[in-house]
Amino acid sequence: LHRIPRPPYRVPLLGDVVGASRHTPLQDSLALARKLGPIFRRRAFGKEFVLVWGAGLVADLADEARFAKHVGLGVANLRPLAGDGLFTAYNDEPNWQTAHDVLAPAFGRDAMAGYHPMMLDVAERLTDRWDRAAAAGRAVDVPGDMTRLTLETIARTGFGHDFGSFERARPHPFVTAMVGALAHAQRLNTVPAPLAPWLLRGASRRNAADIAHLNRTVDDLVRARREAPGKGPADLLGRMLETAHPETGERLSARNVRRQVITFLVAGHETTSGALSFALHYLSRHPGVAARARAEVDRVWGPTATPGYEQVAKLRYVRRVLDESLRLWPTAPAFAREARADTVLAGTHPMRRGAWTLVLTPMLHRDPGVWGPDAERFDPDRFEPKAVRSRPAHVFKPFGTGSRACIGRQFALHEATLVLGLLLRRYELRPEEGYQLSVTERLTVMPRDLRLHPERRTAPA
Ligand code: MNH
Repeated sequence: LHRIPRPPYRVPLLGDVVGASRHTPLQDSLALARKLGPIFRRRAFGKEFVLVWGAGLVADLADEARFAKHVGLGVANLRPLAGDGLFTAYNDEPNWQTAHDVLAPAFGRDAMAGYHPMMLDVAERLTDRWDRAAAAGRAVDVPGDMTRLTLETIARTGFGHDFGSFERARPHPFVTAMVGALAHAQRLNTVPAPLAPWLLRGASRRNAADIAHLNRTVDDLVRARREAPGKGPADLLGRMLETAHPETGERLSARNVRRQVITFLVAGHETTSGALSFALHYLSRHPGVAARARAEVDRVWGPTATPGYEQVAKLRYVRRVLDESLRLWPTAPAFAREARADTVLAGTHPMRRGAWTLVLTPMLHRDPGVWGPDAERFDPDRFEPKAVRSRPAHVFKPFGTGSRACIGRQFALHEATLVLGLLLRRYELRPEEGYQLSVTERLTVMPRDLRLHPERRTAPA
């Protein structure tokens, strides 16, 4: 351990004990990473731990035979909310495999094709809203609107539910409670665990209220479905309630269903909303890229026709814009790996069984040894097939790695590519004067206060 660099620690002052970086733990780690190199130690949250981002080290951590997901820090802090739901389950909890096998088909090709018309429907509510803003010459709140869109999309496709986000001026109370719970899970990391109940007294009470609100929302939603079934196993909730495990015949308990619904409502929208927001920011700042992407949409979809399911994956360049945005700002910006048995990381760093390290994805995605000296520059051509083939494996990990990688990856990519295509075809995106990208952290990352001026390209139909 002593060979792993760390910043000089000062004599602890109150600031160090409480946590110097309550609002930007990730960006502080990125700054340290640039100073200290591909593996480093950092003391934060009252503990010392190891962070890794060098491509060679991360590739070794991706070896599923020796390493596995570690449920710690922010993920572990979400356990009171999501319990043994897919995202927060410990590797040895039997409900993980059961739920994974029952729900995997909900992200297969056929299921996705079934979601496509619903995704289009929600996207239309977004363009209605942006049309009104464009007509009035108003700017739009990008993260706010992307959150409306992605929440409605997962609620509709997964649960046949409508939160009415587009009819509300303020975020739906479900969103407010969720943001509160995520921010609280992050804040818990910034104080030493034994002091948390005392330092975060008021916050803990609010958090309990937020969790109660989320549980209530979900229980109502499940009750409504149980009382009016018949949707069949076509959506996530139908599958959760009606499908038995293909081999064991086991079903998810009511308690586990509640946790899965919360998991999917949260995991299924917050990160996609951020990914869309960053992509729109970069498009507004790179008119050449936007023009190329727009020309692709016009060519592949035509000027007005409603795009079919198959036509979304054909937007190869738009997809590269999305990948490049997720490279610079992977919206779930870290994941943790633990040793399955005593091992040596990359032949250099001994790790005991259960020892863990945090992979800093935004730095992995900027490793100059892989991405070149201009790694900070936005350039979708990095994802041209030839360029992708020339890079080693495991250097692009916005969706995590191994058996615990994101189950919603195809869902997110389809939704985001579809929406970017629709927005590019319909609007020019003018940035707000003087805007400088700044990033909000609440376990996930999101551009702060991003506003754009959409301008209709063609006269309204
Ligand atoms: Mn998603 C796991 C990123 C969209 C549902 N997701 C993960 C992990 C990352 C991730 C990283 C692994 C975390 C870890 O190792 O601790 N997810 C994303 C990103 C997007 C995203 C960047 C959008 C862009 N995720 C989605 C969507 C859904 C979803 C959409 C659902 C519809 N994600 C999950 C679930 C898991 C997960 C569920 C947990 C999977 C498991 O452990 O079995």
